[in-house]
Amino acid sequence: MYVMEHLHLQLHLQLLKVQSLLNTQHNENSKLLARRSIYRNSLDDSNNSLTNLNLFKIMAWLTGYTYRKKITITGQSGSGTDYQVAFSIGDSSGGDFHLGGHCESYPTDIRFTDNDGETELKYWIEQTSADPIKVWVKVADDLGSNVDIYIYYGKSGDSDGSDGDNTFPLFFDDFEGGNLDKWTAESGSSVITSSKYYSGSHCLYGASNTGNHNIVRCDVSHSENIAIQHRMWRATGQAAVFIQGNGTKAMDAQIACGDEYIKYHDGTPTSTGTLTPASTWFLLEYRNFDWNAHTFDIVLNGSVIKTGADMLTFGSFEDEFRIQMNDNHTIYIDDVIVRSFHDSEPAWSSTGDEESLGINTQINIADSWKDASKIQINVGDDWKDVTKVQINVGDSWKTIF
Ligand SMILES: [Ca+2]
Ligand SMILES: [Ca+2]
Repeated sequence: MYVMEHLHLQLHLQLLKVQSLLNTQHNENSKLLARRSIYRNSLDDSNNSLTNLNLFKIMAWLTGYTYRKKITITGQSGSGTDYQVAFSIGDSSGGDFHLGGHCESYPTDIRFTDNDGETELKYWIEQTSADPIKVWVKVADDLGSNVDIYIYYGKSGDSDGSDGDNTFPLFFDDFEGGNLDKWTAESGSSVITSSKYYSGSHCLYGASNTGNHNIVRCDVSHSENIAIQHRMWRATGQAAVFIQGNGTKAMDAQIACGDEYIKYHDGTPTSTGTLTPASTWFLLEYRNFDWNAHTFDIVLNGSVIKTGADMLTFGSFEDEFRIQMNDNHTIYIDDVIVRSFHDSEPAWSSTGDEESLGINTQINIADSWKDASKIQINVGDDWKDVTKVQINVGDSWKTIF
C-alpha cells in the first residue's frame, strides 16, 4: 500500500498551488502528499488498489464566479448538438430553480458552461427585467441523451454575457440593433420603434401606410428541425400574416385576418378556433414542419393550438420568413428567433445544490492555473470525490480542504 501511495503521489507533485491558506512557510519543493485518509472516506478498501486508482479528474471552476449549480437536462433521441434549451431562473425564488439571492447584479452576472465546468456556452436572456428570467442556453453536447451543464453566478462588476446572435445562429433579431439590416423590406414602411417593445427597448413596427402592407422578410432555410417564433402585440382588429416556404409549399399563418381568430391558409383561410390576444404581448411559434406531408403546428404562448395545419401551394418565398403587417394596422413584433426543434423536446430536469468556491485552490493544467473546487479520483471506472487534501509542511500535516 505504501508503494501505491508513493506512485500515486508522484503524479500530483506540483499540481496543487495553495494560496493563502498556510501560515507556515513552504517552498517549491513542498510535497503535496495525498494521504490515504484523503479518499478513504469515499472509498472502500477493496477498491483501494493501484490498478484501480489510476487517474485524477480535476473539476474546473469558471474564474471569477463564486457559486454554481449543476443543471441536468433530459435528452430526447435525435435532438443533436447545439440545441437551445430554455430555463426559468429566479433571483432568490421561483423559476425552475433560483440562485439564492447570490448574484451581485441579477441577471447580469450569470454564465453557463459545459459539463466540464469551464467551457462557456452561449445563452440569451429574453427580458432582463423579469424575475424569474427566461434564458435560452445553446447546449453543445448531444441532447440525444441526458446532459449536465453548469450555471455560474455571483461576480461583482460582471459584464452582460447575453448573446442572441450566437445562441440562435440560424436567425435572431431582438431589434435592439436599431435597424432592419437583417431584413429585406419588400413594401411599406416598417420601422424600428422604441414606443413599445417586449425585450430591451426596441421592436419592429408597421407604420401607417395606407394601401400598402408593411412587409419584411429574412433568409430562413426550410427544415423539419427548426421552430420559428416571435413576440407580437396588436390592438383589437389588427392583422398580420407570417409565411415561410420551400418554393413549392408554404406555411401561411394569419393572425386575426377578417375576425379575431388565428388561422392558417391552405387554399382558404381556416380558423384554428383560437382567438388572437389583443393589447398584450403574446408568443407565436410555428414548428413541427413536415415538408413531405406539407403540415406544421401553431403554438400560442407555449400551448399548441393547431397540429398538422396544412400548407399552402405557393411558389414564392423559398427559404424566407416573411412578416406582413397589414396597412394602417397597429402591429408590433419583437424577438424573431429560429431555434432548434425536435418533436420531443429536451427539457430542464433538475438542478443540484449550490456549490461555492470557498477554498483557494488552483490546479495547473497545461501550464495554466485553474480554480479547482473539486477533485475526483477514478476508482474502478467510477469517479469518487476527494473529500480532503492535506499537505506536509515541516513534518506537519496541514489540511487544504
Ligand atoms: Ca461536454
Ligand atoms: Ca426588442
